[in-house]
Formats: sequence, structure tokens, C-alpha cells
Amino acid sequence: MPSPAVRSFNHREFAVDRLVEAKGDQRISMVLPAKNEAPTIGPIISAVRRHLMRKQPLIDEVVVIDDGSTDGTPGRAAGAGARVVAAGDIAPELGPGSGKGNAMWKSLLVTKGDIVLWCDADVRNFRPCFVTGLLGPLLVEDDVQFVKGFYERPLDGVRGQGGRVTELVARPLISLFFPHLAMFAQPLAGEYAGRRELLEQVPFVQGYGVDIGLLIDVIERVGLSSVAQVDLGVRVHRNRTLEELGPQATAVLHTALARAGLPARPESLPVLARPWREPEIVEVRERPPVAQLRAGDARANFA
Ligand SMILES: Nc1nc2c(ncn2[C@@H]2O[C@H](COP(=O)(O)OP(=O)(O)O)[C@@H](O)[C@H]2O)c(=O)[nH]1
Ligand SMILES: [Mg+2]
Repeated sequence: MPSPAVRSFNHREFAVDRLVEAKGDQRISMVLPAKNEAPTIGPIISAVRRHLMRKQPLIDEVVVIDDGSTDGTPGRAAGAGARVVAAGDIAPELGPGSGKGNAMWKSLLVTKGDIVLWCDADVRNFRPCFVTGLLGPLLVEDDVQFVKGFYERPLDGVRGQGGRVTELVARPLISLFFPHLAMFAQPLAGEYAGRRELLEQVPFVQGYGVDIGLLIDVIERVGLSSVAQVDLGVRVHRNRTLEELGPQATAVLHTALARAGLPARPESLPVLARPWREPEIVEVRERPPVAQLRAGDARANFA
């Protein structure tokens, strides 16, 4: 059976002045989850502030959620004009957490946007069109609630060789358990945006499972027809070693299997065991939908 099509766009279809007009009085927050991204975070923030805040009023706030960076990331980010918040300082009463997805979930508690956009902070060739591309369908097209980025990802300059976890873990999993997602070109992309109302209805996996988890859960909630993907061109980021990718692959696998009804040893966090290496605990705990928290605690005053 052919996989259903996903509404697909190119960032070139969305000129910034058209988006500013379409935005009206909606507020837009851009969030960068970051841990030790000093070389790249400053230029990303500077570009957004210059092109999408000062020249054109598209973005209302840029927020970095830092997690104990030791390389000066918070200083670089603040110096470039972002608001920097330590993940651990956000709602500590909700219990400890860790990882990229935890930082993203917490970003919902400290931002005000009607639309929230996330972007990885290790992107080396960031351009403002990453942001305008992701916002385009949300602002201009009918009934789009979530937009996922996709791109060409070279590895060491060679086309099409990047995205090893995508090709060897995410795509096989999608084909086996979620074939309706097969047409997403980069299911693990960290560049995506959505309406707050929707984002507050879904749980967040705390670690690297967050990207695939959100894609599955958002589509389960609103259907494929309310989701789009946008071609952002070429994206270059820090490429990790195979050794580093093991825990990420484990998180993706665990997250997808749990959503396919096949939870792996639910009584404990998964441990990636490899010969002659310390076993590594993989963060796959989930934060509940923010809407549930707000409903459960009328006193909560997050943002
Ligand atoms: N706040 C926070 N950000 C994180 C954490 N782990 C990763 N990130 C950020 O999430 C983004 C994507 O992470 P990265 O390691 O590049 O993922 P990859 O591209 O899939 O290898 C980057 O901006 C990281 O700095 C974390 O524990 N806390
Ligand atoms: Mg990266």
C-alpha cells in the first residue's frame, strides 16, 4: 500500500514580509535547547535577532534552555541577545529530569508564544530561512498545526551520508510500525514548530526520543492533514561518532516501540550495554502534557 502523502513545502515559498503580515497579533517564541554549543549558538541568535526581530518583527522572543554547559554557552547566548534559562531552574517542584526533550518541555513553561519553534543549537550553517520556512505553513496555509523541517544532510561533505540513526533506526521502525509517517524526509529533525495549544496536549520524552515521540503523538492527535514538512535546504551540524549515536538510537527505538505498544522492560530505564564499556543509562522518561499540569494545579503560574 503506498504511504500517504505529507503536505510538503519549500522555505522559498514564504517571504518574511508576507509572514509578518500573516502573523497579525500572534506571538512567536523561538527556543534553542543547548548543552555545550558555544561555537554555534551566538551566530544563530545574532542572525535571528538581526533579520527576524530588528529588521522584521516576526519573532517575539529567543530563549535558550541550557543544561549545565561548561563551555561558556550561556554567556555566548546572552551576549548575542537571547534570554537564557537553566533547565534545572524551571519548575524544580515538578521533579528532576534530563536531556533535550526535558529542556524542550520546560521551554513551554517559560515562553509566551502562541506558536513555539525549536531549532538545534549545533547548526553550523544556520540561516533565517530555517525559521521562516518552518513558520510559513503555520501562518499562511489552512489548518496546519505542526511543521517539521527536512533538509539535505551531508557527512564530511559527502551528500546524503548524514543521518545514520535516521536511516538505520528511525526509518525501519517507521516502516514496520508507523507506515503513515514514511513520507517524512527527516523524522528526527530537531527543527520544527507548532501551535502551543497542540504542543501542550502531548507528552514529551525527556531525552533524544523527543523528536520521533512528538511526531507520532502530534499526528495521532490531529491527523496527518494538519501537519506539514518544509524543505530547509542543506543543514550541517556537529556529526557525532558511532559510539555517541548508540544511546540516541536506543532512545529512538525505545520511544517508538513504546508507542507501538511494545514497551521494553517498563520497570526500569533502558541501559545500553556494550562490550568493554561502562553501561549507559538512556533517558526515556516522559513528562506529561503541560495542559494536564495546568488542569491539575489551578495555582500553577508557569509562564
Ligand atoms: N538543554 C539541553 N539541550 C540538549 C541536551 N542534549 C542535547 N541538547 C541540545 O539538543 C540539540 C540537538 O542535540 P544533538 O546532540 O546535536 O543531537 P543530534 O543532532 O541528534 O546528534 C543541540 O542543540 C544540543 O545542544 C540536554 O541534555 N539539555
Ligand atoms: Mg546535532
